[in-house]
Amino acid sequence: MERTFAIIKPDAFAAGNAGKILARIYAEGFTVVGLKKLYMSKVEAEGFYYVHKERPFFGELTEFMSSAPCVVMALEAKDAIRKWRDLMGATNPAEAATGTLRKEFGTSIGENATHGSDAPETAAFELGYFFNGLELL
Ligand code: FUP
Repeated sequence: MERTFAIIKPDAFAAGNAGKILARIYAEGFTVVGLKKLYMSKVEAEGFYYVHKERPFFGELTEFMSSAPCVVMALEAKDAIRKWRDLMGATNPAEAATGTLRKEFGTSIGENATHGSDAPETAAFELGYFFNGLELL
């Protein structure tokens, strides 16, 4: 079993799509080990996305992630990191495959409904950024 970190981003949460996304998560066989709604500050968003700090979209990305509440989750499954990224689809919703979450709920490359860790080291950092051990029992 593997754990990954996932976000229902502000666009999807504000649009009332959190329930539909959670239904897909359960239908695909993930165990929801941790889940909470939070309203990230700009500084918290910058810390979370520090690997992108030199990228041209960093300002826009962290503004968006701190613009409204989101839902953060710890998801468990066999091969959870790849499985969740497959369910999300491509970063740009316009390029995401039919049936993926970003295709269904995303509206642009920036406002793309969901986030998922891309490797075991990133999953460990991201899970620890938002959850403490007691929240993941
Ligand atoms: P992903 O791992 O699919 O979330 O994609 P990246 O790590 O490449 O990008 C992280 C986030 O930055 C994306 F979810 C959305 C945002 N982004 C942009 O806003 N513009 C870009 O050109 C690329 C990414």
